[in-house]
Amino acid sequence: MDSGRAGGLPLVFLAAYAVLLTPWLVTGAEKVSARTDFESTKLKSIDAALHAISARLQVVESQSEQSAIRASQAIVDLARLMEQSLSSKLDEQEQRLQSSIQQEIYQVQRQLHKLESQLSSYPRSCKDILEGASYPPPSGLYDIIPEGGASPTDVIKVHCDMERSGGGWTRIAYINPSQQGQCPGNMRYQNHRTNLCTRQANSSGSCNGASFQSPIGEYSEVMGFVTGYRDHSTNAFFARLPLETFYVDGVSITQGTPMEHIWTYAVSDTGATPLYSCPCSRVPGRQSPAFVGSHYYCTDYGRAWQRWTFSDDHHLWSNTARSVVGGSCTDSTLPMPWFHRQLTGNTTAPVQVRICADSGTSDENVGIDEAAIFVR
Ligand SMILES: [Ca+2]
Repeated sequence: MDSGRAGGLPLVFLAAYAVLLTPWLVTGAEKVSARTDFESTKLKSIDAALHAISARLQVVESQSEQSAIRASQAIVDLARLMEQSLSSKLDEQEQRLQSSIQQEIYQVQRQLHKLESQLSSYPRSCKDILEGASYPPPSGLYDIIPEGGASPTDVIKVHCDMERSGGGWTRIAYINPSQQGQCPGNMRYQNHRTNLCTRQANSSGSCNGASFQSPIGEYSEVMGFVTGYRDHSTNAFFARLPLETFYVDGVSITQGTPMEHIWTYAVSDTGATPLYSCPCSRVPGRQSPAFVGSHYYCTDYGRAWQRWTFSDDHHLWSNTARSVVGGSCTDSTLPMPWFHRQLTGNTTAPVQVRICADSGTSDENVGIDEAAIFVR
């Protein structure tokens, strides 16, 4: 279009000039018509030439206009072609982009599927590991994804007992003050010949303990053990108090709120004092509360001359204790100190381990030197 304009303007100028000049020249010719024929003829020939130029200019200008129109049309066509070409290129790019996005989505979906597959096959408990094993796995540390875990980065290590009561037990609590140098919850860490977790100093009856959350979510069975020592004049189930309070001189294991009793470890006096002994002692003490029933161990202390200290030669609830154990009063299916309970239903509630006594710590106290709680 630029070339059309460049050529078009001089042509228009020349045509205008010719149109303006011609009448003046014609008028001039008439004025001098009286002059010689020669002059007249010459003027006529000039006039004709000018007419011819004017006509030619008109033709050229017309052609130029047509050229300009054609050029203009060509430019329009070119623009359209360019537009189409650009549009086509954009379409191609868009298609490539869409294809690339689809590939990305496919890859992400594959990763997600892989992750879901890994997660669904990843053990959630020691029971999963036991059931998924092609040979009996040994007890020890295993990786599981705990309840609420959403990715393999949530993996935790848990101790599994693969032997007792069918195996597949996930440990949720381990108390070992000698090894750990501390005690869980609000138990008191006490170094008294051996390291113990005990009640905090108190002038009256009390319980101190800790709650342990299950990492496997729902469970319906609890297994474990407690061993320890006693101090001063413990007297087993003498107190006759509700489950939520210090109903025993010993260790209470419960779950949930309101508490469901799981197992009790009681310790008596010498085993020869009525009311102060274990329910099945030679001289029977008070019977266990109804909420405890036969789900307990009770150890008679036995030797009066050791009654005023935490004694490290009289290990409570361990199978080596010299004193009388619950005897026929217990329903344990495992050898002491281990217990095993089937709960009334499934639960996700924490298991509570409490050290209790119904008198002040200057009168009586109980210490745990080791304990473990498993769920399944
Ligand atoms: Ca007591």
